[in-house]
Amino acid sequence: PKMTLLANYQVPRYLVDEALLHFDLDKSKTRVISTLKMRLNPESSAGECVLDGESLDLISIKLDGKLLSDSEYEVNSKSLTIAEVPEQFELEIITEIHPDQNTALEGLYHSGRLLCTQCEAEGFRRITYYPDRPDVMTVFTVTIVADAKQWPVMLSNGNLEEQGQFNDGRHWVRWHDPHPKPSYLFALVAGDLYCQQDHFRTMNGRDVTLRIYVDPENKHKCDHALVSLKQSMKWDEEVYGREYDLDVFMIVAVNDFNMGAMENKGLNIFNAACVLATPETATDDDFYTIQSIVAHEYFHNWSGNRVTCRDWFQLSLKEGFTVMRDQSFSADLNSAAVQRIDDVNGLRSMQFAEDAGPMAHPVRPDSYIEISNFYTVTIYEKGAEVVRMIKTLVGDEGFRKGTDLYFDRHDGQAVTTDDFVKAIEDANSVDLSQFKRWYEQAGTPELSVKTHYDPVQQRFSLILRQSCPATPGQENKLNFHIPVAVGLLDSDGNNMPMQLAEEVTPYDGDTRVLSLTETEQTFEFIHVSEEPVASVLRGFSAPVKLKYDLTNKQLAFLMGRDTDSFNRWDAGQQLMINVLLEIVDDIQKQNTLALSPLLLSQLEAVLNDEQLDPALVAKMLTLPTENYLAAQMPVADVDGIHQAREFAKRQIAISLKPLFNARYESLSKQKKYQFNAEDMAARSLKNLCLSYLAATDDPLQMQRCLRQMKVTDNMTELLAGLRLMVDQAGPEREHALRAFYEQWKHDRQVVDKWLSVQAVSKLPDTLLRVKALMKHEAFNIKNPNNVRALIGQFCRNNPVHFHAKDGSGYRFLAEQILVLDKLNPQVAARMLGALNSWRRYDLERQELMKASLEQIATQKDLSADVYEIVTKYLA
Ligand code: BAL
Ligand code: ZN
Repeated sequence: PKMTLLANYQVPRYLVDEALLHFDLDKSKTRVISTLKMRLNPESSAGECVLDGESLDLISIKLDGKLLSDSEYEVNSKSLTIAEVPEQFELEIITEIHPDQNTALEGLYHSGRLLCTQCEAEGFRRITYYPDRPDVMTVFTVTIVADAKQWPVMLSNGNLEEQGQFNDGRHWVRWHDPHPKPSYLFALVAGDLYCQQDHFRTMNGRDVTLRIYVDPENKHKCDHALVSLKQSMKWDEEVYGREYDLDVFMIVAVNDFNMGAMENKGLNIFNAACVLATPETATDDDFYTIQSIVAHEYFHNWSGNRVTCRDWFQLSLKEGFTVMRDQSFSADLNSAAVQRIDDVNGLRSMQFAEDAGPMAHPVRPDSYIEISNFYTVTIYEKGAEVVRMIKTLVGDEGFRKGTDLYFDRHDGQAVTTDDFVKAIEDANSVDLSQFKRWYEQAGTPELSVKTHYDPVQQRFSLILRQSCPATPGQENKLNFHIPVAVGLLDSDGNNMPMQLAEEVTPYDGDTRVLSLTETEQTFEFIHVSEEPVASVLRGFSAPVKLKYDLTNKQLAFLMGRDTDSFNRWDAGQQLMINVLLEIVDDIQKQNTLALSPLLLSQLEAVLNDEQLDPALVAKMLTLPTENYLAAQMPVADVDGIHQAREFAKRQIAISLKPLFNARYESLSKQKKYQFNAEDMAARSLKNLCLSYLAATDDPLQMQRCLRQMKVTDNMTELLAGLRLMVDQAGPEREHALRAFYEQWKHDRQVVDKWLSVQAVSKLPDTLLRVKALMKHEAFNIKNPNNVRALIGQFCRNNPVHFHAKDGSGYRFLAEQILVLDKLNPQVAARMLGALNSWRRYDLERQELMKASLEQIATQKDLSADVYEIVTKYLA
């Protein structure tokens, strides 16, 4: 497979002004007639015309109405080349495709009872020959013809122009999208779909019809997505001044989908799991995620569609910015503190690991083999942090001025991350040239903090130092521009004044953002009347690893007193990490184990704090995951970490049992399910208390889980109960699982949860059970959600079994990847991610993981997706 380089970017030679697509739909053989009005790009020079195309049966080509003979063009497995074309011409290309044989789920494919498309990044070339690159923007008109009975609903982008019937039982529709767009935003859906409709009045008084299309059995599951969509449309008007631009906005739910959702212009296609919800079938987390994904795809209408990417190296231009937008939307609509904690938790556990591993790449990569492999946490989540830092540096108003300029200046264009930064710079008269290294350099910078207090001068110095480890292909890093938000706390926990030595007037505010641009800088604060505890990197103002040697006592102080909720939580996490790693150390030394009384008393205080948002209480009482703890050790001790975490959890549970009991009971008042921040907070704390109570090994607590499962009206509480039962061997467990399945086997979203809870079970025979479940009627390896729920959950979120010393987990993964690669390379490549950190384990495990990677690498005919990742892992 070939490497694509940013440095080799060239403008497209030919542009497409208009594309008329005609589909004769059929699930086994669909005929596509594509008529393209093309012309030479004035920025390029004449030459052969090359169109991308894969897995297509070419029927015929006409150039300006004249049929081309075989000698006038050349076709291979990747492209179609026409040697000679005039400066302006019309091409008519007829191809045939086979949606029911398409298990890769790229291009046009068959899913359940519908036909649908996924074109980002390079799926359109599996529909017809085309310059399939984002900087070719075209006005599309799409005609679909199909049997009216089998395909009553036929959708594409834009507005419906006309429709009609033929005498032979077929019908047709014509859709026109007036906004020029790249081919990756093309979409088509056909099937027997139920439609739920609503309306939105835009800020300029235009009426937009909103439609959600779902399989008829899911018609009761649309309300939440529609509410979320209207919230998103309103928020984007209010916060970014962005109005929707078509008469209709459509969402379709499909069962087989590689991603979460796709922002096709006017016709978003969603993985059913990311859009369908009722309180009985979806958890609070699902509701929350759905709200944010609906928002994310909607926000792409401006950040992605109206202004798109010049090439795929710029992917974070739309993804980082749009994730940042959906994160602040969720923060505005729910709890900002909880949102920030979750975002940072995700970033640290996933993105930091990616940045420290063999696939580390910059937010704007400079090479790739398979672009599908770059839909990563770095492009998305780190990209969002980078945009967030820009906002921190220029302020809320400055950022809005910058985005206004960006959207005005580049509307209808395909641009770069440099263009984005330039717009912010121009609108604010700031220089972000050093800041742009965040786009160019991979790796997580380390920020180390030292302090010095001079009681005589009443001066407090903060000495900040940065460094960044080498990453593949980038040995030496230049200094980043790091915004460091800092507060100073006195011994009572009050914020102290923050006047810098060079300033003549006091600083007004509790938190101030310092810009670290050199390797080391000292910031000296004056009039500091006692030695403060510094609260550094408040709100996680930059995606860095903080090295700040606070004592456990100081951490406990910040955990109890910091006025910044994020840092309060973070201090608690750091304290837990310190305590847990000490226990791992004691396990390795075979010392007797004990839990830190300091941690215990802090947790007790948090649990007793009735003023604190219960959602925050739950977050603060949640121990870091085993995976995250593993990442904090030079050599991950899988079993030691598991044992230490189980030990700590049990000790906390036993010591604070009466408190957990009391809070559980007080939160158990029966109340009809509602999706709002307050009720979610209560449920999260209630479930957390139950999980601690279950950890006491008191058999009565299993009865409690059962009772919760029995009386609840919602999946959040039902699943929490089941999850705890699944960790306890015995007939109750088997009965609970059977009963759950019998009740929900008709519901795919719920069945996936049933698979997942079993995949992450702590019981020793979990892998055997996972293998057995792969033969169960509920599992289909061609369905990505099934694969992620069972195989993905086992490999990523069950470290103690996946990393079993005998290598069984690794062999299992390798076998599955080889099977999956033949069906769906994108999903196969994703599963390989479970081995990202393989060099961070002990030598025996490394050998076993390496053997599995080599087994994959030596397979013939690997997809480019798996090939790229496995070779980078082994390099
Ligand atoms: N563009 C792919 C799906 C998403 O990020 O919205
Ligand atoms: Zn996106």
